[in-house]
Formats: sequence, C-alpha cells, structure tokens
Amino acid sequence: MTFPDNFLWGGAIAANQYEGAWLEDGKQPNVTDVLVGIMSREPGIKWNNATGKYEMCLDESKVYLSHEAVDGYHRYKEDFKLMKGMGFNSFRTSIAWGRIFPYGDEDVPNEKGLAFYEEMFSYMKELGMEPVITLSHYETPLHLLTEYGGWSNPKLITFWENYVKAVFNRFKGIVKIYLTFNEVNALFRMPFVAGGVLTIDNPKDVSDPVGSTTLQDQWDAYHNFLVANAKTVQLAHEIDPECKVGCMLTCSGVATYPYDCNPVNVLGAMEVQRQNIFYFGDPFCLGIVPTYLKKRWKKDGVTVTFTDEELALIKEHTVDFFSFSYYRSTAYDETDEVFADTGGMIGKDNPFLKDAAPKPWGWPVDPDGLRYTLNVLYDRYHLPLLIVENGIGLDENLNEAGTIEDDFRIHYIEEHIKNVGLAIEDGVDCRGYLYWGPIDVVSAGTGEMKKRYGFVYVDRFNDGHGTLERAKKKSYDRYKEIIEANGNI
Ligand code: BGP
Repeated sequence: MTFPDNFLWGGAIAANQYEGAWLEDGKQPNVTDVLVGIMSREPGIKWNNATGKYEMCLDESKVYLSHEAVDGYHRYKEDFKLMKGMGFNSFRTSIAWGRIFPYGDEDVPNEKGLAFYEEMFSYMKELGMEPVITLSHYETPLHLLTEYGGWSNPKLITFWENYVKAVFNRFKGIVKIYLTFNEVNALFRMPFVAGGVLTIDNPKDVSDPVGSTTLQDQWDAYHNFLVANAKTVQLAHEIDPECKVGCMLTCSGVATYPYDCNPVNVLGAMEVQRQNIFYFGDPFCLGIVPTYLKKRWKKDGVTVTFTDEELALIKEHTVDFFSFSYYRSTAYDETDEVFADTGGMIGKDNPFLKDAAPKPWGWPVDPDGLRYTLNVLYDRYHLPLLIVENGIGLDENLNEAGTIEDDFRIHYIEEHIKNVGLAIEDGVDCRGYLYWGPIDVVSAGTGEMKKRYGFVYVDRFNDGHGTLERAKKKSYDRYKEIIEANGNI
C-alpha cells in the first residue's frame, strides 16, 4: 500500500472566502474585505486629508462577494457533515484574525470570535476531522495597514504574537496542526494582500496604493515575517508541546521547467525557484537567510539587516513540516517574462502538456509537476510535506437532475493523487492531500462565484443572488471512493 494508514485526506478553505459575516460579532475589516478579488490593484480605500490617513471606501458599483461569501459562518455544521460524508479525516480552514483582534492592536481578544472558532474546531473533532488551521490566510486586519503601514512595521510582530498566544492558549488540546501565513511568498507580487503592506509615508501622491508599495517596505515586511514565523513556532511549542507548526507557500512555481536545454534557461528556471519559493522556504525550514538574496537586495536598492538575535531565533525555531499549494506548472524561456497569479507562475506554454482547464482561466494541467514538486521540496528540506491546496476551478451550472457531471475535475484529482502516490514511492514523506475548495467558495483571485472548485455546489452567483443551497456534484462520490481506497486507485 503506497499511502500510509494515517494519511490525511480532506479539503481546504479560507475564512475570508467561505464565512461571510464580515462585520458580525465584533469583526472589523481584513485586507481582503476591501478587494473584490486579490489580483485587483484597486483596494476600496481612500486618503482622507482631514485625518491624514487612509480609510475604507468601498466602490458601490462593485459586488464584494466575500462579505457574505457562502455564509459558512452560519452554515458550517451542515457543510462539515457533507465533508465527513466523503470520509474526510482532516479539514483546513483559517481563523479570520479580525474576529479575534478586530483592529489588530487591542490588548484583549474578542471573546465572541474565540468562542465561534472553539465551537467550529470542536465540531470538526466531533466528526473525526483533524483541524488544520491557517493563522492568517490573507487576513491581516485593515487597521494595521492604515494605521501602521502593515507588515513593514516591526510593531506587527508584537500584535501577531498577542494574536497567536490567544489562539494557542484557547485551542490547546483541540488544534494540533497550524500553518502560519498562507502563501506568504506571494508577498512581492501581491504586497497589499499577501504581504499586508501599505506605504503610508507619502500617500497623497499615490493613485494606486497597492502597486506603489515601495520595495523597501516589501523587504521590511519579508524581514518581519521571518521573525514572526520563528516566534510563532517557539510560542506554539511552549504553550502546547503537542502542537505542530508548518509554513505554507505557493509552490506551483517549483515546477518551472527550463523551456529547453539552453543553459541560460536552466539557470533562469533555477532563479525563478529561488526568488519565488526558496527565499522563504530556506529560512523557515533550514533556519538560514540565503546568501543569494544579497544580489536581489542590491538590484532592488534596499537594505535588509537582521540582528544576531533575530538570526539565532530563525535558526532555532524552524517549522515542523512544510505545507504548500500546487495548481499547475510553467516553462521558463529567457525571451519571455514570467508573471504570476493565484495559481502560480505563468511563463511560456509547455507544448508537452495535453490538458488545460477551459477558458477564461485555462490553467494547464500537469499532475507530474506535483510529483516533481514533492520530490524537489523533500530533497531540499527533508521535512514532512502536506499538500494543502490542489484543485481545479470550473464554470458550472446545475443540470436538470440537480447535479453537475464534473468529469474534468474527477480526472484532475485522479491524476494528481496518482502522482502523490508515485512521489511517496520515490521516498517522499508526504502526510496528506487537502483538496482546495471542496465546497464552492468565492474565488480568491477574481472574487467570483463563477469559478467553482467544489465537490459540493453552492447556489450563489457573481451578481450576489442565489439561495445558498448546497448540492453534491459527481466528483463528491468519486473523491469518497478514493478516500475509502486510501488513494489506491
Ligand atoms: C490560492 C489561495 C486560495 C485559493 C486558490 C485558488 O492562491 O491560497 O485562497 O483561492 O489559490 O485561486 P483562485 O480562487 O483565484 O482560483
């Protein structure tokens, strides 16, 4: 049997894409709440001359679907029962930081927020699903950006410590697996939302606050994230020695293949891996700040200095495991620029890949890329690996029978899971497969409902209407069979 007996089978969602209830029970806005989708460069904030600060100012012509999302805040019990129906033994979601510390800088946590998650996580346990909890899935409280400039300010480390201490103390004995920052290596491509950074020094001249975040601010945020990550590991182990803490990176970019055997492309592909994955992975897992960054800092014209104390902290408190998302691969050719979106890197089209999701998203399908990614990460870090996002977004509508024949999704998961099995046979210590979006949620990138990943359909549409009723798709039964067979398909 390829997959170990205690392999984690399940799914993953995030508070800001699932819960809705964006201002309920004391919660204040997160960064994601002022964006229609996280790829958008126009957050709903504006400069107020009277106060000399940015403040929230939503665009009334737009629909912010995440504000109600799929109403998971009120319906999670019904949904978790559906997840258990597929045989899940684990489930990943995030804590919306702003439910616990609404503004981020309070001393005392919001009891209603803690009570909500305590009930939610206890319910998962009751159903026999191990909670896998992301401490922040693009959910920095907006106030911390408008007031302090966000993660470029070292004060954020203290606010974060208060938050994670409250969480670790309250959920001790309930939650054993935590992920620190979702896809934190997207910091430089989405500084506002993934980095939680806002340049507030000279904002009056700035028409696009997301795009104009300075490189120095972004690198300061990098610095602070490294310190905060190490402190999180330290605190979790001190408060609950049973607790395991992992980093969470977007790792589609690991599978950036040289387009051909031109050494320039081989070196270029290596640089893409370093500059997009390892510069976070190396400090988190190996406890080092990599030397190759010096070149980048010079190019970016920034100064980044770690104190000896910080370096010792980063060295000592490395993560217990490595978790990541993988959606697709790309190819590097020196003549083409490499871009990124929520699915990973976009370079040159790979002529060897047969399948791609239908347009408008059209993400190429490369299951071998997942095996390659698992092997690269394991060889480099020798840590247990957890796949916490892999899935396919499709535009789907219920048929007359009230279901969806999502054969494309079935094919996608079968092929990816086969490759997880092959990687385990290669010798990789992979501990789990948590499919992204087992129930339709609001898309992170575009903020749509139309881009559906679920095994369970939710009746809600891009214009905001819908009954919010749930319905099983064909893939629901197939994933259940795969789990029953412990991946041996
Ligand atoms: C990852 C995010 C998720 C998620 C996924 C799919 O980058 O961590 O939150 O949504 O991408 O992306 P999208 O929703 O844009 O299709």
